[in-house]
Amino acid sequence: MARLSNAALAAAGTRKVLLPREGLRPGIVHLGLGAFARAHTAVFTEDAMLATGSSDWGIVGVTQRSDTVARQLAPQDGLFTVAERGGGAAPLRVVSSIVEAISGKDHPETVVDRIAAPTTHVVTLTVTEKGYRIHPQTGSLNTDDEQVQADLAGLPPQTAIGQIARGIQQRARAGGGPLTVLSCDNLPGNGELTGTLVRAFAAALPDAESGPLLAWMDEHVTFPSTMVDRMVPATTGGDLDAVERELALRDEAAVVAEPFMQWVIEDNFAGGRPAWEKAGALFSTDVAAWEAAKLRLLNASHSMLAYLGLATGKATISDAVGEDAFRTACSRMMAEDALPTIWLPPGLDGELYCTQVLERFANPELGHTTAKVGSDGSQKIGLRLLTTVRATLDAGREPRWAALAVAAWMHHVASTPEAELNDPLAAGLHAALPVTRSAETVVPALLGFSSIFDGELAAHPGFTNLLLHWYRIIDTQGLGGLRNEINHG
Ligand code: CS2
Repeated sequence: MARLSNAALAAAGTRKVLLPREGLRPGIVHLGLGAFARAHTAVFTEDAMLATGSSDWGIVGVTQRSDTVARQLAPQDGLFTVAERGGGAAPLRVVSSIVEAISGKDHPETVVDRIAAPTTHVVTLTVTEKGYRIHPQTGSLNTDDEQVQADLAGLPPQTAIGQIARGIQQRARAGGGPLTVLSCDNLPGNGELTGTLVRAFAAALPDAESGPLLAWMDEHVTFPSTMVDRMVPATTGGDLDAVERELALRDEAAVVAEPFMQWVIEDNFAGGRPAWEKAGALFSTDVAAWEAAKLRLLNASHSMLAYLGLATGKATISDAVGEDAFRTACSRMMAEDALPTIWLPPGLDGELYCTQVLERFANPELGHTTAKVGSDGSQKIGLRLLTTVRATLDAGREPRWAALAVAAWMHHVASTPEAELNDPLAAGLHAALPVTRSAETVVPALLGFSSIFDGELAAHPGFTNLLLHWYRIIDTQGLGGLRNEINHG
């Protein structure tokens, strides 16, 4: 089967790209060219260009740790397919907004050049929580991280923050125009956070470099926050084969996604930007509230289903939410623990949102695995669940359901061999675990892991008791015990 490319599409004559690639100029550098970016940011940007007739917002995509996507896109002229799955799915779509794909690992200097290029106005990022290199205690840049240190020492930058800072530095030296850095990761206040990290990087450089860089950034660079939403599972071989059957071409870079997608953006751009509002994005002054709601309702429930599912042999999120008791636990976590502790932005109906989230999880065609959503738990549970736990305890109530999710994560960590635990802190977590594993030994050991649990939370007797209670049930009674306890508890 011929490979997807402009020429192959033209030769097949059956399908056209929506946005012809000729004449498309690069305007955005995107760091973290994973499946999510292709199914979300690249689609919104293509739609914005289609809606306005502009051709100035082609995307230069940069892969981070692995060069796979850059290699997949190279022989395809940057083209890839988005296959929506589930009720209301649109027909297959070939997206052409990516004009160049670079392996950041292999060509870090090219990444710096592209960020500094006068044609670039926006840098977007989807590098996942761990890609930011945040120090667990200070919340700022982790200058103990070896790669951060290498980037600071002046080696070709490998971290996203190093690439942005060095790109801005080169831009400043060349007298380039303003730049907007737009984080699209599931982190609260992701814009402010990214600004803090890039400034911390600049401040850690020798004085002669840091002064001018920080001053230029204050004048010319902004870091708006955004909330992004679309469930995008890892593409499987079966997905690629299904796309091939429909497209009649082989696309190694195809992505599958749910039909739903949302983007809420803070309107604080230093220079030009695509008209993303014409593509359905919402510009809002309440992005922090949108992000908190999404993290503590959608992502928190997602993690809960992932760890309950992993503990009970359910491979996908739709299988997990199909278990009535787990659906109930999610509903109650959202309604009783999370919703009373968050402020909802105008335009967001809390109850309706929770119902819709559960419906989206139930999408039987998506194949979003519990293993994928359960990965990197050490980076996720603090933002998604412990925020709610703390706020609920502060309000004098029991975070019963959020504690169930945390206990299920603990069980996942303790019952997964270190080599199989997909988490950047796997080695440290395993080093903290006792040899004999039960609720009584695992819960206090993991509560003592200070980059996740602060001292006050770790010492809270009510929270500890909830964790012990749920851990025992998961560990000794499994699904039957959970059903019983959730339904009658
Ligand atoms: C998921 C998210 O893998 C995960 O941790 O919770 O990627 C989730 O699918 C997206 O945030 C949905 O917008």
